[in-house]
Amino acid sequence: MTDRLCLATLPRLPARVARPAHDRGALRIGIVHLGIGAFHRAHQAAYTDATLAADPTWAIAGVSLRSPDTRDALAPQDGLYTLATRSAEGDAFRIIGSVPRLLVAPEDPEAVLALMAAPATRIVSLTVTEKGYCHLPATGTLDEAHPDIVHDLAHPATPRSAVGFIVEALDRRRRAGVAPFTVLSCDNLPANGHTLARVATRLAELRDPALGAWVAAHVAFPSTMVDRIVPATTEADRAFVAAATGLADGWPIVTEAFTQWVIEDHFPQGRPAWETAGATLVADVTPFELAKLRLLNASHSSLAYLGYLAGHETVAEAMDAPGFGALVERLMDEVAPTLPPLPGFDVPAYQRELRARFRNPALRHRLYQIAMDGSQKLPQRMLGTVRDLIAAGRPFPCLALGVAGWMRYAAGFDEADAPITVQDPLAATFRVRLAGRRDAEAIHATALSLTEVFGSDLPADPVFTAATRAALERIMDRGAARAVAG
Ligand code: CS2
Repeated sequence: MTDRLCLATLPRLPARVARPAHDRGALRIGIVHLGIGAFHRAHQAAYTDATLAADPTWAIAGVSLRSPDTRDALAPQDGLYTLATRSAEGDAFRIIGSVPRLLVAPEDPEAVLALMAAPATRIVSLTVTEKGYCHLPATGTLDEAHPDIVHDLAHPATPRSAVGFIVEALDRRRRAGVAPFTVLSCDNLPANGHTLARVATRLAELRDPALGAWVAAHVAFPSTMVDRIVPATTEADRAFVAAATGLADGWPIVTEAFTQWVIEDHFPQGRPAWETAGATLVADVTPFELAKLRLLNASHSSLAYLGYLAGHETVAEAMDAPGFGALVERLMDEVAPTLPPLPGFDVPAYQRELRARFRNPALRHRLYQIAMDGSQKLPQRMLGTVRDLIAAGRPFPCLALGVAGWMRYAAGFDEADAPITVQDPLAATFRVRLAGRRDAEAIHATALSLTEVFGSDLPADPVFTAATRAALERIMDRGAARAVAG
């Protein structure tokens, strides 16, 4: 049996596998990260790892808010894991050691809060996905009826939501006279720092108006744009990594070589020197976030729904199918005029690079993974653009097809009439309201009844309803493959 990756086996790794440059014994926790999933480990943890030799006081304590799986996989490995990057040009392997501590919030919320309240913790970062913000996606405001928020208001010392942990830890610091940590959202939301500030301040205010005012006045919530395509780890990935490194890793990450992190430089308590690891520190991240969400993520979601319905499994496979590559190209051209100008940023080159990343033959990025939580993702990545295009009097046929693809997918049956397991917080609502109907009229009306997704403006907008209805009919009459190809 292959030995496991851990501190003791590190020296056995072949020379082609890069190892942490820092001294493990010198590490001190400076960051608590909520949502220690694959994306964080492929992205922020890798950047941070590269800064720790110069300043070891920024090590990360990784917190799972739900399942113990990551901790269970990484604890026997002293928190070490393999980051494999794959592209047509070749593969590279690196061991990441920036997460020496792992916690599982439901097992011991107090341990998490104590660490967040500790003065040495100067940043609390998050990758909790769109739905983890407990906000109404259409408006970006706190969903005060969300079961986790209702719980966290009733039981502030044993929170469930990320924002509940943040507000309770901030309150403890306020009471103890300790400066607040900086809160760093690393999720795919436009103006993610502002959104998080809005929901955290509102929760704090609901608890205690004085706390709300203190959070609003004293806590920094810089926005960031994060980018790296990270497919969920498979058994084949584990075998591939073990064969290449000679050591078994319970949860390696296999990702693309490309990585980008643009961060608003507002950290009153300091930060790791992420720029030395390739991050870009800017005064305003908005144009970067919009370009990434509207071009990359909107294309991804459109490919996910239409590609899945057309019978494809991965992004690269869909990109090779007739019409899909062209659809993505036209969708990006449709979106581009809505982007704020960004001096020195070559939008056409960025679009070409994105399409090459989607075609990466070495990654198996499943469409089903991207299709998850569409009700939370669509407003962030597609509907803002649609609103801008409608206001400008411009057509949006590709976005309409993507949005209609989601409606068709969310109806919960595929083109062979087999059920689709739709993973989405609004899946049950959709199913109940659709009441077994199978026709375009009912699917369209059910989708538009979700004001959490579409707001009250889009369902009342004749341009929007006509475009999405026509696109949905095209998908239902011809099937997704022909709707895209033709
Ligand atoms: C994807 C993103 O799953 C999804 O919804 O669109 O996770 C995407 O891969 C990343 O944002 C790339 O940075």
